[in-house]
Amino acid sequence: MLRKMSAVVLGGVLVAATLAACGGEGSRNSGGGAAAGKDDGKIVMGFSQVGAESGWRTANTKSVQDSAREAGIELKFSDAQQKQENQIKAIRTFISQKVDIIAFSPVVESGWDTVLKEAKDAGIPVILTDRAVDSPDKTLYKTFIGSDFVVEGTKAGEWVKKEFASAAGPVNMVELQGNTGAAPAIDRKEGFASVLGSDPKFKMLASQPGDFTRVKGKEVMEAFLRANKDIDLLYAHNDDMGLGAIEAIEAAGKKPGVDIKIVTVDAVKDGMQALADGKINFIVECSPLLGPQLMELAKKVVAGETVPERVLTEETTFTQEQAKAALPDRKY
Ligand code: GYE
Repeated sequence: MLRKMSAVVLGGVLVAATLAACGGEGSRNSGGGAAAGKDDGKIVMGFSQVGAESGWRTANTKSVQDSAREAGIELKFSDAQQKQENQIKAIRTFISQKVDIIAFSPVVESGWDTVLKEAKDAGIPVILTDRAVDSPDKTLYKTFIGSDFVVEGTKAGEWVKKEFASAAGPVNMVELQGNTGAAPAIDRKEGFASVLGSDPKFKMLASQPGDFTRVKGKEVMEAFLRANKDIDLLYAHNDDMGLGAIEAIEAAGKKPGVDIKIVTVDAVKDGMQALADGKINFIVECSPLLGPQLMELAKKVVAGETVPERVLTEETTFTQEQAKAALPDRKY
């Protein structure tokens, strides 16, 4: 009992010391209470990242870390390894540390209301980056910065429609989805189906989660190939799953990009290389470079300025020729 108590007391001292070292965030936040230390004016941001599942994610993490450094923002970074429970734990830790602002990229859309309410009650503003939550209460976060994933799916569908315009059909398609419940998986599927779903020429033979990873993309594509002799097109919700699928297609003795056409989303370097090499046919860009805008928004939010509810990322698409031209300057 005594040992337990001293641990608690020691914990308290440590927390107080950490807060003092961070500066008195309380002065900036209505709910902050860290009046103990001097305020060095440095904003402290708690950032909960999804994981390291893809090339996109790695580039996104780097962008956030680099931009925080450049903006003079102290970043407390936490990797959730694609688990919602880890993200909720990280957010609770940020709340107890009384950070000035929390930013996170929610691994799935649902189940955030309670922890977001806790942040709000503590007076700590939240910014959503990259992915949305489905909370009906929009006051639980200040703004959401990222891409329109439905539009991305629509762009992929429109390319497929054009590419197979002169084919008699049926066009047999398979789809590798992102992780179940994630905004980009839900929306990219929806956007694609909104273009092709009602056209009887296009048949979706199979659609399954590949969790945005190469390993799972390969595994699921192997199963698709075993079950379906005649696949004309693969739509993968990100480059990494497409790259995994390419391995499966080659192992099955088929030519990716020729025997089976491939359209993906992201446009990270490895994806762009496969596009330039003719193994992927079209990529819809999704920019991971959200860091600079995130830091700018964070400064405004902490200063009490109003920010737009939604900040959209600008993106393009790439054909094989465009990939060859863009590759030398591609940063990620
Ligand atoms: O497309 C995928 C990553 O949320 C936009 O997550 C992001 C997606 C991205 O794992 O590669």
